[in-house]
Amino acid sequence: MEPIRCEHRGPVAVLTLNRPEALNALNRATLEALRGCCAQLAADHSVRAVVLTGEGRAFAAGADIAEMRGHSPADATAFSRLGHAALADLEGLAAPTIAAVNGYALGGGCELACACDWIYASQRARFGQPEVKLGVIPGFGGTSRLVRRVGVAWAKELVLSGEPVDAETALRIGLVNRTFPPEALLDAAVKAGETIAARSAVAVAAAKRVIQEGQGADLHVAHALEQEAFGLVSAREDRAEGMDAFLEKRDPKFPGR
Ligand code: DAK
Repeated sequence: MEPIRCEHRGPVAVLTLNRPEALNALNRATLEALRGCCAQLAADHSVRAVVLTGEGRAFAAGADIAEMRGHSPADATAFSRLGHAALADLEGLAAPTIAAVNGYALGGGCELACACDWIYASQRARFGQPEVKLGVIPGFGGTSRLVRRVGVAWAKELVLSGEPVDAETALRIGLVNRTFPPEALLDAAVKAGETIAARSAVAVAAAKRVIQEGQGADLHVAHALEQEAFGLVSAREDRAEGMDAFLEKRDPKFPGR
């Protein structure tokens, strides 16, 4: 059985982590499959948004503890590199990515959700970084992406206590953008993807890139990146179509160029 299923719903690709018997724990095969999916999606310009979810009652209950238990220090380094590469591939997609967290998002699962542009969650979801209960620390960005998302105080509470939070708390601290009844989650995430697909692909990709790169830069550099990208998108056909459509009081038909 493939560890990740990829299906296309119009312009939205839905990736489903598919090891429900292990609560979608992230093993080597799953992370390699994620890298493969990202390479395919990056090359497919018909894909305008990506939704990542989990089969069964978890999004992902973390890195695969059974596999990690046997790791030598060299294996652990290789595994950590693979995890970082897979999450960087996901984060680097030009198409926006939405995590639809259907259940547990623990450890590497929470870190995987944080590598998506935003998170929608089922009201039954639970988030946490329980690594300190296992004698390790987060290995896939829990000390970096999570901090940027929720701020240092909440990140410290999650990482240093190992205690999970429910969806309502995750919503309140800004880890999650919106919550939905379990049965409505996937459709809501796909619908958000369809909304993105109606926008200019050129503008969406440029805005995503500038936000991403601007986060790691100081304010002057971030502003310079924005100015440069603004100039670049202004040279593209999508801008002419978007502004013409507005002035002609009609919906735009973006060529995506
Ligand atoms: N790994 C492997 N198998 C897992 C798993 C995991 N993370 N989580 C659950 N499973 C498996 C269980 O072993 C069980 O398998 P069977 O016994 O049926 O064969 C099956 O999924 C169902 O789980 P439970 O029977 O435990 O289900 P419950 O409803 O009772 O409990 C639970 C659900 C989510 C509360 C519980 O499964 C749980 O606490 N799971 C572990 C959560 C956890 O600790 N996650 C963090 C993992 S550590 C690094 C790279 C990465 C990381 C660290 C360092 N470097 C290389 C430096 C990341 C670390 C992590 O993510």
